Amino acid sequence: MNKHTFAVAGAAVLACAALSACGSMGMGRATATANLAPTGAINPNPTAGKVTFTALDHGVRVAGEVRGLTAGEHGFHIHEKGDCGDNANASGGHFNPAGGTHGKFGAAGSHAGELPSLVAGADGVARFSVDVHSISLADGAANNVVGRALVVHRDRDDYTSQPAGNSGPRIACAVIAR
Ligand SMILES: [Cu+2]
Ligand SMILES: [Zn+2]
Repeated sequence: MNKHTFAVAGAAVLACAALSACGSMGMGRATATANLAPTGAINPNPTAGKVTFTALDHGVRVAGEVRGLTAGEHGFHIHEKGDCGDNANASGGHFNPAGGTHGKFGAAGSHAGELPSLVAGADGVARFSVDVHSISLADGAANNVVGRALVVHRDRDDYTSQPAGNSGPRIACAVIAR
C-alpha cells in the first residue's frame, strides 16, 4: 500500500466511525445479483435482464434493467422459493415473511416481495432503481431475499387480486445470488 492509498483508506475509516454508517459507505456492504432469463411460459420470449441488490442501512436498493418486454406495465415481485423451474411456477408465491396480503409496493400490510411494476417503453426496456425497506440481504434475517426468486410477469399487476395481483404467466425468472 503506498502513502496515497493509505491516506484514502484512513479517511474512509474515520468518516465511517464518525457517522456509524459503514454499511452505506461501500465498506463491507452486502450485494447480490439476479440475472433474469426467459421462461417457456410464452413463445417467443425475448425477456431478459440484470438486477443488482445493494444493502442500505435500512433495506435494499434494487436497480437494473429488463428488456424484451411488451410496452406497458408488468408485475414484478420477489417470490418465496429460489427455484425457476416449471416456467417459474416452482418459485411459489410472493415472499411474505410477515404474513401480509397482496397489494401495491410500499402499502401497509402488503407482501415484503412486492416491487414497483416494471414499465417498458416502446423499445421494450424498463429501467428502475428503488429502495425497498421490507427486505434485507442479511444472513439469518427473516426478510433475507438471497436465494429467493425474482420474477417478471406478462401482465400488469392490479395490486388487489389475491394472492398475486392477477399478473399472468411468469415470463422471466432469476435466483437472487451473492
Ligand atoms: Cu410475481
Ligand atoms: Zn404480493
